[in-house]
Amino acid sequence: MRLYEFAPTRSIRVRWTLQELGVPFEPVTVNMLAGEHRRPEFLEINPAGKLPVLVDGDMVLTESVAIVLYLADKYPDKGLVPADLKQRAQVNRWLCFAATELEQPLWRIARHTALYPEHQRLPGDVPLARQDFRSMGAVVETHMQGREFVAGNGVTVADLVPAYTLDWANEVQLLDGFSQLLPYMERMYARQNAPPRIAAALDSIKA
Ligand SMILES: N[C@@H](CCC(=O)N[C@@H](CS)C(=O)NCC(=O)O)C(=O)O
Repeated sequence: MRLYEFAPTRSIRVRWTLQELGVPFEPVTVNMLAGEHRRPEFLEINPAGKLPVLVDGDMVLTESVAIVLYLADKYPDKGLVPADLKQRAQVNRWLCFAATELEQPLWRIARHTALYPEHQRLPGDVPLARQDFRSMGAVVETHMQGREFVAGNGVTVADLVPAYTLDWANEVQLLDGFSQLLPYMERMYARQNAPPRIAAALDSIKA
């Protein structure tokens, strides 16, 4: 399996899943700072020009959440997705929650502070996005009271995706005051097979 990745991006979710599964893979760095994700050879792999991408044999798969689910399903014995239908539904619920309610405000902040050309940024959306994140973060905060993992009694992909997303939130000081979320995220990144956190990944591309 080949993983097209760039250290400080959503590709962390996929690297983390592969590492938890203990599956060997070939990492391929696509240097986004050098615009490699917009080159024709990469656009042939992912016409959206985005990372991560997993290639498994003749299958090319994009979308970080779809990739982590595919990997967890491919190795069911590792338990990163539960077999039970109702437990599985809870895992799916939190994956969707992370990718929509938590991630989208963070994406809006990133776009309107750094990614869009300056003249297209809407500074007024940033406080709204911060407010949106905080109210949805409060839902996870309440959910995590008395829990070690997001869904069930063991680690699942419903931890790996939100933990990365919470680290992203932490990078923009959005976890301040949440008593559950920061320790939970740090616990997850203390796992033996965890990938580097976003700050370390950012440092690695500056080095
Ligand atoms: N929904 C996609 C989002 C992928 C995405 O936006 N990746 C960013 C890096 S974190 C990217 O490649 N951005 C390049 C661009 O938007 O031009 C996923 O979860 O895989």
